[in-house]
Amino acid sequence: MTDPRALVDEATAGDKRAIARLVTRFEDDRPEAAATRQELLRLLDARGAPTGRIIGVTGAPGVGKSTLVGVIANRLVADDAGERVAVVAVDPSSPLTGGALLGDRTRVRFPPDEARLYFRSQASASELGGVARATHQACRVLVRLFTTVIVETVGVGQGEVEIVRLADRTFLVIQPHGGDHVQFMKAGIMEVPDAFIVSKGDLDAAATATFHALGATLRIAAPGAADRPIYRTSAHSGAGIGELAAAIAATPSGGLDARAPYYFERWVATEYGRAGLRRLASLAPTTAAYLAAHGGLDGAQLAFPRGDQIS
Ligand SMILES: Nc1nc2c(ncn2[C@@H]2O[C@H](COP(=O)(O)OP(=O)(O)OP(=O)(O)O)[C@@H](O)[C@H]2O)c(=O)[nH]1
Ligand SMILES: [Mg+2]
Repeated sequence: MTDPRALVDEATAGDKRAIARLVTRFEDDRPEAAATRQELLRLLDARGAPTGRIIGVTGAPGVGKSTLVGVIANRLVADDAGERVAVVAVDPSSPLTGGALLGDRTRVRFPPDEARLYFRSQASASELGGVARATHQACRVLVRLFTTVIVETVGVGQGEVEIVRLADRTFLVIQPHGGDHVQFMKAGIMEVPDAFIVSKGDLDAAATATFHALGATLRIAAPGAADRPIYRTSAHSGAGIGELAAAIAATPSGGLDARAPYYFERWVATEYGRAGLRRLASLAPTTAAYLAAHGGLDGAQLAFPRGDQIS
């Protein structure tokens, strides 16, 4: 096992294998791994590393998310020498086979020698909400190493809500033709994202029709979301990419720490169920107070009573 200090040195210097090893350590969400995470975070924070913004990109399979994210990531680093971009793609996996649900998917590809671009894929666990759990942990590392962390998730229901909780800004991608917007509307999902992207804008007439249909749908069915921006992009022609990249670059980071109580409650519920949540409620007036008393998320995980002490 690499010395934590050396690992953090290599990762902050941009070594992608070291970054990958760091992320893997964080994906290990067992209580006993919390001490390692705590030490690694301390070392990372001592560097004064960036606190990146988290951008969610969600939408139905095949709407062009990965292609768009790849183009946007390249654009962000081209426009600003200070930008460093990490992309996390979450693949839903089949709870039965454990294999990828959607088969071979287009990947974001970055030049291996471009230290400012990093790609990571995660298989979602079969447990409910497994996506956000490992993804949240990965983001805790990546925001300390990158100025922008883009999380791509396939919008298949629950996923949209989880990505909105994690990200500072979430974009829902809709492709021309689709009728996607009608399905999302039915699922009550239109109110969830902060902004919309009509992709594949090079499919001119269809993209224009979808753009207008989306606007009309929002006004009628989701008035709360009617004033949210709708971007129109083409990853192929480059149209609209500059505008979207600028909107992403202007997004402030919200601070993952503020969302720690939510992730701690989820962790307690997953590990110890309702009994665990009752125990938590008995230990402190609020979850935030419990975290504060134990030095944050990892400390709270270490301190929380083990299963045999909960009934
Ligand atoms: N015409 C056109 N096609 C595009 C554009 N962007 C992506 N595509 C195509 O759309 C298909 C799906 O693209 P992906 O980027 O893999 O879509 P995705 O949403 O990431 O797909 P999943 O991750 O499987 O959900 C591919 O065949 C792409 O070539 C675009 O700007 N214009
Ligand atoms: Mg994809």
